[in-house]
Amino acid sequence: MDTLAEAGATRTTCPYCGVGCGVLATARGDGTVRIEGDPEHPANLGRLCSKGSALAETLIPDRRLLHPEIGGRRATWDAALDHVAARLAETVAAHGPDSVALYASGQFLTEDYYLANKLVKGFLGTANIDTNSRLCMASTVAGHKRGLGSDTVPGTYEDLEEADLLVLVGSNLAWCHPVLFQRVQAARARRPAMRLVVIDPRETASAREADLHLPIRADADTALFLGALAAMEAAGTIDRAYAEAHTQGLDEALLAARPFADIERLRHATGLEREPLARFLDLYARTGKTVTVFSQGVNQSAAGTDKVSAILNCHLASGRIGRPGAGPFSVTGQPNAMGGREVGGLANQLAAHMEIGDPAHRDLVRRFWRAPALAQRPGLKAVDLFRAVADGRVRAIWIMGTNPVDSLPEADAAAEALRRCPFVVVSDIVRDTDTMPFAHVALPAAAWGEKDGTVTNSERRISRQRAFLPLPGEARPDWWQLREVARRMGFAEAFDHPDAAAIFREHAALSAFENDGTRDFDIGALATLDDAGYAALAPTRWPAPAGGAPTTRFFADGRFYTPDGRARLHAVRAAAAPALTPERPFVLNTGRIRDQWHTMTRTGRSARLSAHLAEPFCEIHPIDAARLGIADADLVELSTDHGGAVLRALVTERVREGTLFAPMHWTGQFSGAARINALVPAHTDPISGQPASKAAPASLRRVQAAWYGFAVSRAEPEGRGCLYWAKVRAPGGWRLELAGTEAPPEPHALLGLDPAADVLDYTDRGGQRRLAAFDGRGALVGALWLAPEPVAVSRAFAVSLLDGPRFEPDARTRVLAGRPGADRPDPGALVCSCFGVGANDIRRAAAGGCASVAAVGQSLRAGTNCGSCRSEIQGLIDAERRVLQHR
Ligand SMILES: Nc1nc2c(c(=O)[nH]1)N[C@H]1C(S)=C(S)[C@@H](COP(=O)(O)OP(=O)(O)OC[C@H]3O[C@@H](n4cnc5c(=O)[nH]c(N)nc54)[C@H](O)[C@@H]3O)O[C@H]1N2
Ligand SMILES: Nc1nc2c(c(=O)[nH]1)N[C@H]1C(S)=C(S)[C@@H](COP(=O)(O)OP(=O)(O)OC[C@H]3O[C@@H](n4cnc5c(=O)[nH]c(N)nc54)[C@H](O)[C@@H]3O)O[C@H]1N2
Ligand code: SF4
Ligand SMILES: [Mo]
Repeated sequence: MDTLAEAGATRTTCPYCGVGCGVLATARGDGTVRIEGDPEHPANLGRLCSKGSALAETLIPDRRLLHPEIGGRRATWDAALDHVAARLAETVAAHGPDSVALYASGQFLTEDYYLANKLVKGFLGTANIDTNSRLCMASTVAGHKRGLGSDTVPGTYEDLEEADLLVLVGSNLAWCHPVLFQRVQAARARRPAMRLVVIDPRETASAREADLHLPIRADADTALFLGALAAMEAAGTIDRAYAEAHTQGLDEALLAARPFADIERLRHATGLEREPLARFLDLYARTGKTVTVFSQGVNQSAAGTDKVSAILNCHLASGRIGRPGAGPFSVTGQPNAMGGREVGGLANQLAAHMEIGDPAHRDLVRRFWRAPALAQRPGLKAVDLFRAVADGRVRAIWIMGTNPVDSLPEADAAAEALRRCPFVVVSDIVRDTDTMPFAHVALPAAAWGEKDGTVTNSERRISRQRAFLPLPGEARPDWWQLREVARRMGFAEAFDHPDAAAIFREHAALSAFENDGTRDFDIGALATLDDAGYAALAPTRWPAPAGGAPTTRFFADGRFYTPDGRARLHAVRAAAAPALTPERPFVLNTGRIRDQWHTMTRTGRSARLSAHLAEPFCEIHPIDAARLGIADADLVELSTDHGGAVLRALVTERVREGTLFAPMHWTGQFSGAARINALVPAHTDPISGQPASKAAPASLRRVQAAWYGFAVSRAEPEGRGCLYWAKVRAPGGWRLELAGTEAPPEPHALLGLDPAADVLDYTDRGGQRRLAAFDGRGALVGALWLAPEPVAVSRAFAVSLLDGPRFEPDARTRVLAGRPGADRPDPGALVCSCFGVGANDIRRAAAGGCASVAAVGQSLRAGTNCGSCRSEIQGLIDAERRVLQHR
C-alpha cells in the first residue's frame, strides 16, 4: 500500500466491464495519470485487464465535447438547459407525456440513473425511459423475474471459484470479463479437478482454455438445457424434496424436457457431436456444485428469455441455487448494468426492483417521490422506442451515455428516425460519435475520473467511482444535467440534490421504504450515510438492510420473491434455428474483441489497445471460404435485408461452417463500411424486447478491389471515398488500411501531409507504389504502400517508424521496404499489449523451446502483467507445436 500512501492515489472503479475492478488512480503534476489495480478491492485484488491497464491512455483531452451546443453552435449552459426544458415541456403539453423519451445507459452511475428514472417516470408522466441495457440484460431480467420472482443474481464471484463445474454459456469471459476469468483460472490451478465447459458456436479465447467446448448451433441453448434437465432426471439428480418445497412447475418442465432425453434428437437440435454432448450431459447432471454463467449468447436472442428459463430450470430442479459454489450466474456487461436494474431504468420497471405494472408499487413510489404524474404503464422498449421516433409518436428524445446509431439493430433506420425527430438532445463526452450529428442540443458530460458516484458489479457489489481530475471545459455530470432540466421544468423541490451523495441516500432510502423483506433490493443501511461516509464508502455487496441484519445468501432458505415464495420452472420450448434462405444462407454472429470497448469512443483513443485487432474483420470457415473463392485477408461484403458491410476476411476454423462472426465495435468514425448493426434486423425476444444481435441471416461474397493499401501517418488520415478503409490510432499517429475500385486517393490528402514535406515516391514494375514523407527534422510523417493485391508490409514495423528515429537522407529508402532489416526480426501482430510482444516473437520463443505460457512469460514478459493475452499465447504455442510435430 506504499504506492497509494505515497502518491495520494484515488480509489475508484474501472468504467468498463461488469467485473467492477477497483482502480488506484493518481493524477500527476505533469498532467499524466498513473493507473494501478486496487489490491484491496474484493473484485480484482489488484489485477487489471488490458483495458483497465490502459485507462490512462484514454483520458486524452483530444475531441472531448467541452461546451454545450445548440444547433451546432456553442451556447451557455443556461441557454442550453432552458432550451431543453422548454422543448420537453412544450412537447408534453402539445402531444402528451408519451411523446417524449429518454434513452440512457448502463454506463451511467447509479446517481445519474436514479435521477433520470425519477424525472421521466415520476414527473414527466411517461415510462418512456429505456436504456442500452435492453440490448444487453433484458432477457436475463425477464427470465429472473418469471423464474425467481425478482431480478436477483444470486451468486458471488467466490461461487465461480468454488464450483466443481463451471459452464460458460454464450460468454467469452476471457475477453469480456478478463479479471473474473483470471480468478477462475487461478482457482482451476489450485483445484485441478474443477471442470470448465464453454458453450459457444465459436472457439473463443475462453473455449480454448476449457476442458470441453461445445460449438453449439446458433440459438440451440434451450434445447441443450432441456436435454440437461432430462439428463438430470435420468441420473436421479433432480432434488424432488427441494422442488416440492420451494418451486412450482417441475412436472410441466420435465414433460417439456423428456423428448430431449433422446441423444440423437438432441444432437440434431444442437448440431453437436455425440461424444462431447454426452460428456457434458453426464457432467452437468452429476455435479452438484455447478455454476452456469451466461451472457450475450443467451440474452441477445429472439428466444433469450426462454434460454434463461431453461438454465434456471436446471438449477431449481436440482436445488443448485442459494448454496456456495452453485447457481445460475448472469454476468453483467456494463460497469453499472446492475445499478441500472436497481434504479429501475428499463421502461417496464419502476424503481428499486419494483414493478410499474403493480398498483401497490406505483402507489408506494408515488408517495415516496411525491410524484405529480407517476407513469401508469410500461413505456416503449428500445427497439419500439426508436420505431416510435421514426413514425412521429415520440417527438423529443434525450440520449445519454450511449451511441444508438451504432449499437441498435437496423442502425441506419435508427439514424433516419433521429434525423426526422423534431428534437434530439445528446449528452456525451466526445463530439465525434455517429449519433452526435443528429443532436439539436449537445451537452458535454463529465467523464470517468471527473465524476463521482457509485456502480454495482455483477456480484451486486456497490463501489464508488471517485473523481481525481478536474472537469474539463464546461463538462458537467449527467445527474447535474438532469437536475437542472428538472428544476427548469418546475420540479425544483423534488430535484434539490446538491451532490451525488444526496441522490444516493434517496435511492437507498427508497429501496428500504415499506420493504420489510418483501423486495430483494434493500440497501437501507446506506440511506443514512453522511457525506463523509459516502466519500469513504468501501465496496459493499447488497442486500444491506438497515439494522445490520446479517447479509445472508439469497435463496439459502428456499424462499423466493413470488407471492407464494416458490420459484417457477417454465415448460419452455426449443427455439427454431435462425431463418436462413438461399439468398441469406449464413448466420451472422456479432460480439466483442479483447481490447476494444463498444463503439471505441474511449478504447479507440489508445494506440496500444488498438494494435491488438486493428481492423474490422469477418471470421469465415475455410469450407465456406473455399466455396466462395475467398482467401484470408481478402475483402468481403456482407449483406442482409437492412444493409451491407465490407470487412477483412479472416478464414478460420474457429467458427462453425455456415456462420460468420464480426465485431460490433467499428463505427463510421473509424471505418468506411463496418457498422455491423446496419445489417442486424431489429428482431426481438417477445418477452424481453431484447434484439437478436447474434443471428442475422446474411449473405457473403468476395469483393475484388483494384488496389489495396496500408498507411501510417502522424496526422489523422482521411480514407473516405474508398471502397474499404479502417483507421486506428498508432503510437505517434494513425494507421490506415484501405482498398478501392477507382483510382487510389491522392497521397497528400490521404495522409494529411504538409506540402513542405520531403517525399520519396517510388513505383516498382509490379505496380506497387511506396511513398514516405519526412519533416524538416527527418522524422517520418507518413508512409503509404499501394499494390494491386493486399500489401505485404509488416504492420508492426511500419507503425514503429512513426514514433521512431529520425532518418538521415540515405537511410530513408529503408522505410519504403516496409520490412525490418535482417538484424531486426518482425514482431508480427500484437498479442501482449502490456509489453508490446507480437505473435512472431511468441512463435519464435515457442520454436526455441518455450513450451508453456509461463515459459514464454519468463523469456519475453508477455502475459505477465494483465494476463488478458494468456490464452492467445497458449494458442500460438499449440500451433507451433503442431508445426514442429509435422516437420
Ligand atoms: N473487451 C470487451 N469486454 C466487454 C465489452 C466490450 O465491449 N469489450 N462489453 C461489455 C458488455 S456491455 C457486455 S454485455 C459483455 C458481453 O460479454 P459476452 O457476452 O461474453 O460477449 P459477446 O462477444 O457479445 O458474446 C459472447 C459469445 O456469445 C456467443 N454466441 C453467439 N450466439 C450464440 C448462441 O446462440 N448460443 C451460445 N451459447 N453462444 C452464442 C458468441 O460467439 C460470443 O463468443 O462484455 C462486457 N465486456
Ligand atoms: N450487433 C451487436 N450490437 C450490440 C451488441 C452486440 O453484441 N452485437 N451488444 C449490445 C450491448 S450488450 C451493449 S451494452 C450496447 C453498447 O452500445 P453503446 O452504449 O451504444 O456503446 P458505447 O460505445 O459504450 O456508448 C457509450 C457512449 O457514451 C459516451 N460516454 C462515455 N462516458 C460517458 C459519460 O460519463 N456520460 C455520458 N453522457 N456519455 C458518456 C461514449 O463516448 C459513447 O458515445 O451495444 C449493443 N449492441
Ligand atoms: S476486467 Fe478489465 S475491463 Fe473489466 S472491470 Fe476489470 S479492469 Fe475493467
Ligand atoms: Mo452490454
